[in-house]
Amino acid sequence: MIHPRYEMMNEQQEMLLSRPNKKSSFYNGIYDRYEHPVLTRDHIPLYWRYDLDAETNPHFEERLGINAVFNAGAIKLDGRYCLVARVEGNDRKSFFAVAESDDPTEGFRFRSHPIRMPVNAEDETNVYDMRLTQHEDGWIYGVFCVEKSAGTADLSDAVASAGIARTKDLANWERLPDLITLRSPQQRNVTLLPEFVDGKYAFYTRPMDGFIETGSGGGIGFGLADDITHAVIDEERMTSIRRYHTITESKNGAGATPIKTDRGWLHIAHGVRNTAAGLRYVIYCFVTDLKEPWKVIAEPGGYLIAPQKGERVGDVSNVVFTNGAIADDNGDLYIYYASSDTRLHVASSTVDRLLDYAFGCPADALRTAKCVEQRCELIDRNLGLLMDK
Ligand code: M1P
Repeated sequence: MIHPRYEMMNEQQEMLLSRPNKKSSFYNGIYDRYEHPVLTRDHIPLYWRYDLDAETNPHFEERLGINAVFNAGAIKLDGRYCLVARVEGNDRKSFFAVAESDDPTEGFRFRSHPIRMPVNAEDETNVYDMRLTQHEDGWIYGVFCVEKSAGTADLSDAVASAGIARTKDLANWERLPDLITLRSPQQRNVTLLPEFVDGKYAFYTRPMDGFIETGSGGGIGFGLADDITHAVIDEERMTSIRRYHTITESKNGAGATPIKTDRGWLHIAHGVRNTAAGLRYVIYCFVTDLKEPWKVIAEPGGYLIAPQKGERVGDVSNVVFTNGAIADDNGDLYIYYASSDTRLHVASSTVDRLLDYAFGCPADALRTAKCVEQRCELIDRNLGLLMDK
């Protein structure tokens, strides 16, 4: 018999799942935020967490709890907005699960089961942060981080690499060998471009010396692989690079799969700086050349999205992170971003608005005196307009 508590909890959850999500009062002209997250741990079906049987679970205790739902890859498939979320159990292991909706900002529901991603090696311990690419070769690729223990005395020491899998329906996945980058010992935040470059598969990478520190890795890399079924990258050219006293000083990483526009590839990435309170993750934007997609042609200074209000607090506080965005055919753009490694939000804009932001905002002037000059120039122009009124 199903435990009597189930019905009540199911009704409560139904209210959450069908709750409308309105734009919040936040304004910056670039994008809109929404009142509620689109996915949280409370969106996870009860039957993933509880044993519903009153006989075997008389107290209706949670048997396999879910800690967080965050960093999601995103794609529009058969007219539906699909998110492949990072779901983290109470046991700290992450896995992938598809949530979908007819609406880009509300109504996301998980499919009946999480993804059973095939494994390449027995010691793969954790997987997370899938980027989804509808490639011109006809496959949908998922590129994600695969984490293994480094096997040293320091138990937190790990090795990260880029896993690759492909699918047509987000349900059945063929796992391919992990990406090999000959010149970088570790990789995280790897993203596959939807189009061939020089007839090859083109990846944005993030060379790293260690598991946390990017060390000599100067920023977001770009490399080509001849064969996706044995993807090997030799040279990684630098694209958006890290700089002293900017939002990317500690590290940066590719985010959502780049979006093709008539002015270039639009990137929505993340930058990290260190503070006395720990690392601070923000989302920033840049554009690369269509023909030479490693060449940055616009990169406004500062962040696009930073954690605000409740977003600031969670398992890893002071973090916003994105690995998924959807551009609709009419130019509407939805950026799915997680806050503090705990929940997933959406910001809406248009491709045109983001391009206007990317090309219209000045680059980081890198020094206070020059930044003040930038601002005074804006002020003087505006005061001139206001005086002419
Ligand atoms: O905890 C913040 C983020 O940390 C990692 O990002 P990066 O590799 O740039 O440090 C990722 O593990 C990401 O999942 C996480 O949100």
